[in-house]
Amino acid sequence: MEKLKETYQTCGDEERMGEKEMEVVLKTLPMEKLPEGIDPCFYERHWYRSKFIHGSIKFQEHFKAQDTDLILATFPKSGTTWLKALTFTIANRNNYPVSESPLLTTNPHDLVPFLEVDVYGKNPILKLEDLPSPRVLGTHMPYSALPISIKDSNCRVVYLCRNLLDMFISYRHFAAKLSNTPFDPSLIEESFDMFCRGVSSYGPFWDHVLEYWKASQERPDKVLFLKYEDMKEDPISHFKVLAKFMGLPFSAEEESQGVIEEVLKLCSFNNLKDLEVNKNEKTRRGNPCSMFFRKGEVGDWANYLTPSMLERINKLMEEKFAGSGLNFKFS
Ligand code: PAP
Repeated sequence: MEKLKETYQTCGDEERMGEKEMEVVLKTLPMEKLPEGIDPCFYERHWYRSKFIHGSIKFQEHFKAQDTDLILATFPKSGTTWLKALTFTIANRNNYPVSESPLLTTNPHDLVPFLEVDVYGKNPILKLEDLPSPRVLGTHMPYSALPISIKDSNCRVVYLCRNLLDMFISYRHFAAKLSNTPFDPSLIEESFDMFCRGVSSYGPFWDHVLEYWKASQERPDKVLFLKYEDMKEDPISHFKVLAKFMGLPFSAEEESQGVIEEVLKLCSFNNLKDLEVNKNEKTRRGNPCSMFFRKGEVGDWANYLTPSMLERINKLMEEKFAGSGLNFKFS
C-alpha cells in the first residue's frame, strides 16, 4: 500500500522523464482509424485505444494486486456496466441495504474504476487507496497484458464475454456517441471489415476471449468466465456462481429472504437506465451516464448486419474458436 501511495503522490522528474520516453515510443506504434473516429494503435499483439495506451502501460508496470482484489475484465461493450453494478452490490451488500445502495445515485463506472483509464490514465480521477476493501476494479486489457501481480497473487478475475455481433453493434453506437455524431449505419461495412481483420479497441476479439477462456480452464479458482447471454437467460443461478467465486456466497437465509432477486432488480438494465443519475448526469470522466445504457438485449445485431457479413463472421468464428469448446448464443 505504501508503495502505491508513492506511485501516485510522486510525480517527480524521473517519472516525467519516463513519460516523455513513453510518448516517443508510442508515436512509433502502428495506428489505424475506425470510421467512427477512434484511432487504435497496435502494441504487443493487441489494439488499444491510443488515448489509453499510456495508462495501459502504466497499469502494467505499477499495479500491485492484493489477494482480496476482484478484477473485472471485459472486451468493451460486453456488459461491463452490468458486471460492475452486480459485483459492487454483492461485495457491499452488508454495508448498504438495497434501498440505500450507492448505485441509486452513482453510475457503476464511478463505483468500480477502470484501472488503465481512471487510475493510471493521464488524468486519473481516483487513487486506489481511496477504494474500500475488498477492491473491485475493472479493465479491458487482454489477459496476456495484465500486470504480473494479478497472475501471481491470489486475487480473482471475472471475465464477462458477449456474442461478438451484439458487442460489435453496441460499440458502433457507443463510438458515435463518443465522437458526438449521430449513429451512421453506412459506416458499419468498413468497421466490420476492420473488426474481422482484428482491428478494434482491445482486439483482436478472439484473442481477448480465448486468452481469458484458457486461463479460466487452467485456473478455475482464479478466473471465472461468464457469458452475457447466459446471465440474461438465467440470472439467479449465475449470480450465485458469481457470489461464490467472489468468496461471498449467498446464505440460505439470504436466499429465503429474496436477496438475490433484490440484487437482480437493482442491477437490471431497466432499473439502472431509468435512474436520474443515469438519465441526466455525467460520469466523473465526463461521459453522459446514459451512453452506457442503450437496449441491453440479445440479438439486436440482426437489425444491422447483412447475410454476407454473417457468413463471413461464421467462417471466422469456426476458424478462430475451433477446438476451444467455446460457443456463443446470438439470439
Ligand atoms: P463498456 O465496455 O464501455 O463499459 P458495457 O457496459 O460493456 O460498456 O456495454 C454497454 C452495453 O451493455 C450496452 O449494450 P447495447 O448497446 O447492446 O444496449 C448496454 O445497453 C448494456 N447494459 C448496460 N447495463 C446493463 C444491464 N444492467 N444489464 C444488461 N445490459 C446492460
